[in-house]
Amino acid sequence: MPRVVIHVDLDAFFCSVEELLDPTLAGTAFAVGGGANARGVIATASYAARKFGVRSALPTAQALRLCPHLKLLPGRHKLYSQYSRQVMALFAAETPLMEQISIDEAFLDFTGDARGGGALAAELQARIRAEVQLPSSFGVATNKLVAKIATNVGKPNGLIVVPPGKEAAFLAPLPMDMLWGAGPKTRARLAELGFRTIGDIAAWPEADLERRLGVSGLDLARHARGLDDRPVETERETKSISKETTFSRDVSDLVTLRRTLMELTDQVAGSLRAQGLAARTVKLKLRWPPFETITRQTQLAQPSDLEGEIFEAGLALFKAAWARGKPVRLIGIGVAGLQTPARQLGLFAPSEGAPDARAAKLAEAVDKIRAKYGWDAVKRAALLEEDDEADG
Ligand code: DCP
Ligand code: MG
Repeated sequence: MPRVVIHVDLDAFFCSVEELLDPTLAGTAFAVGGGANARGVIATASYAARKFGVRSALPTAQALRLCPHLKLLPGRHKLYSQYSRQVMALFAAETPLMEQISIDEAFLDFTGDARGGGALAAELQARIRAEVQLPSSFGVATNKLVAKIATNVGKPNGLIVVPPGKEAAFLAPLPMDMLWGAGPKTRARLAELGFRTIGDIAAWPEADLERRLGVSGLDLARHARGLDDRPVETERETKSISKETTFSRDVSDLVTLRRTLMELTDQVAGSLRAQGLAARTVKLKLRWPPFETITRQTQLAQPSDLEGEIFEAGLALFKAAWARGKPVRLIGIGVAGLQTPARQLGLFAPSEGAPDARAAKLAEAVDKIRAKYGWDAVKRAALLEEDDEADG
């Protein structure tokens, strides 16, 4: 039986909330974001402002050049979170199979529901409009990849159903940029090769894509044909552990940022070990003023509960995301893909004296001391002294 996956994303979310509270904004070019003088960026723009090219993440100064009469609102995050929770609660009451993927976006799995995906999506869309007074777009398909693309194609106020078996035909004419999940390097490479539509990729020999792009070429070939078997994962399955810090002042020096990241990683790894778990996924969260937030994640080669390994992955994500000198307001690290550590199962027992065997022993000793004398009884050497390799 084909799956019924619904993707939903609110339209111009922060702006729609502002418009709800101040209806005179309707139809006007406005945006939520930071001020131009404070080197702010646009969080999101109304659809009227988007006509001028104003987009999320665009520096506000540039947005004002594109659209001089743009009205700028400072943003009210608590309020947006309240609206987000209302919408998500509405979904959660309809299906236990819900995966929230951002503040205004979720996947819902309605496989086997007699009402059918299209009718369900229409009903949910009407309810969000009636009960929360917000506009939203829906995509319905047999998998997450196609459902999300359908949402994006229909925006705003869209509802597109891609019937089973029609996935490849639906994707074929779309510009290849709509194939989400492909990284910027892959995209650049594809553009160089002369691909323009998703259909161009689908028609290309898979082996050649693999030769040129490695494993990501194979994923791409499958995705371009509309194939995707990733499940909608509920919160329990995506359970994660994370720690974050909001600085009282923005911090732009690498040494402090690196040290904070290590402290947070230390706590996350300690908490993993306390629960007897190891993590496969490492996530990094960063916020710059005024409030643009990004998250990045990566997979470890093997699940780990060791701060060294988790930190190394987190630091790599940080270095890729952070432009030197850029002020940071919040930094956080988290882990997901939790499972029982291989070490405990004894399946991949590292040989005695191997680096991770030593790190595991050290971690065990540190946990024991902390259990007895408290967290601060042990601090990693790198946390005590400014370390000199913190140079990028
Ligand atoms: N957001 C942000 N910074 C970004 C991107 C988004 O602060 N770089 C915030 C503001 C958005 C909200 O997250 O309102 C949801 O992001 P979306 O990408 O879903 O964008 P919108 O909902 O604003 O517009 P769309 O209608 O394209 O979904
Ligand atoms: Mg949205």
